[in-house]
Amino acid sequence: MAEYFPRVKAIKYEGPDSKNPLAFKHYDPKRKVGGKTMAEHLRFAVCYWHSFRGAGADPFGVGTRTMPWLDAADEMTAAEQTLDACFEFISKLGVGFWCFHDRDIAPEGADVDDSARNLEHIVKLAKKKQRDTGIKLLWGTANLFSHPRYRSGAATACNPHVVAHAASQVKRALDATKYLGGSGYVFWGGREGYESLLHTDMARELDHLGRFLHMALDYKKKIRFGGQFFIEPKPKEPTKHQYDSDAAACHAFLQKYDLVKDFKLNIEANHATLAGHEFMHDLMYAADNKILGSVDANRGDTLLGWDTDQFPTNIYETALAMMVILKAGGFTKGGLNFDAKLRRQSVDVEDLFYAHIGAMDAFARGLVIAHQIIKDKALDKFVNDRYKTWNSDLGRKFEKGKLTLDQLEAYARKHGEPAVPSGRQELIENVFNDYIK
Ligand code: XUL
Ligand code: CO
Repeated sequence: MAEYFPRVKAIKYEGPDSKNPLAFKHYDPKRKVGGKTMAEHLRFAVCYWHSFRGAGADPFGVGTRTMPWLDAADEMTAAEQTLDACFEFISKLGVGFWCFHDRDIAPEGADVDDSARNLEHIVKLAKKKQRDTGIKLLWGTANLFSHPRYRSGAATACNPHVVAHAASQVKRALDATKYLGGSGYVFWGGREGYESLLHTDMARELDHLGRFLHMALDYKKKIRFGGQFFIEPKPKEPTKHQYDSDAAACHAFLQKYDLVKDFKLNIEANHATLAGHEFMHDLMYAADNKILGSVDANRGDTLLGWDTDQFPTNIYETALAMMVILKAGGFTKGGLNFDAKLRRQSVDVEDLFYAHIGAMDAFARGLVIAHQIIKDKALDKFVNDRYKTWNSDLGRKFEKGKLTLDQLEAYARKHGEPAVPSGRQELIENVFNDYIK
């Protein structure tokens, strides 16, 4: 079997003083942080699509990266080689999980059965790779957005014949995910949205999406797949508006269609920022509503308005994210999937290692910082102080629903102007920054 990363050996933890660019400075998989190891907390996953199928093409030019595993006489041989490259990479990186779309790992065939055969063939090889390396599947998914047939959507297409193809893909991708022992399954509505409301029956399309997800749930039960279903919010791109636009929109949708107990969210950093939120906002919204499931770890560029999918490097951001994740109890079936791609000028195979090493170190630091802030209760005092008047008789009665507008008005009349304390934002930001080490 060919070796695709011959110049790279297994990546080891060497500590913060190491000058070795192919070593972890902060991610020490066995180091305990509050009862769990870093590996158990962070549950890193490598994504197949950007890392092994994306050569850096953008709307202005073709790919720039050489990916020797894609060099083959036919598509199935390329698919087998890509699997080899992926498992060699993940083994050397020392990550526990991977994620894939059906069409990343196996090519579309001449018809639904041919496509299913291609997928089954590669999935069998993947099962053997998982056994040999101990690498597990975090989640699988179906690509319901690349093929031209999905141009008006997949589950929300304007023609049920298209939905039938989407159903076949989801069914087969669920079979594959179950067979590989996947911890979860993601629905990202790539083209479930619209370009123009003038030709779109939004209510009907959303009903179709709700119906489709119930069918997926029925199939999950039928095949006894015990993994977690996730929806991945994104506001736009490729469509002008995507129905799963942010965590709150997904939550409303899941409640309306009676799906909320069966789905959690896979929050992607760059999708939250595209929606005009902080990454932390969508994480917190999901956590507050008990639907935080998994994370696609990446970042955008503050000066670019699209989904740049860069590897996360910002310690401040990873600390904020880990604070929300830890407070929510940490990951169970989810993890941190690097849905991130190399920049177009990063053309060497080693660049993929540098990218992941940096991102993993950034999250390891974020984890340690967040754990310490929570342990020291460094921010709790500020929040408790801010809301302490709610512990008064007035506040308690209000929260218990025991007051009316008339009674509140009487209180205001009797007590005059309220004292509103300083928000202390700058001080709190300083306290947070003191932990960034
Ligand atoms: C697209 C995106 C997808 C999903 C899986 O922006 O994030 O790769 O994560 O379909
Ligand atoms: Co994603």
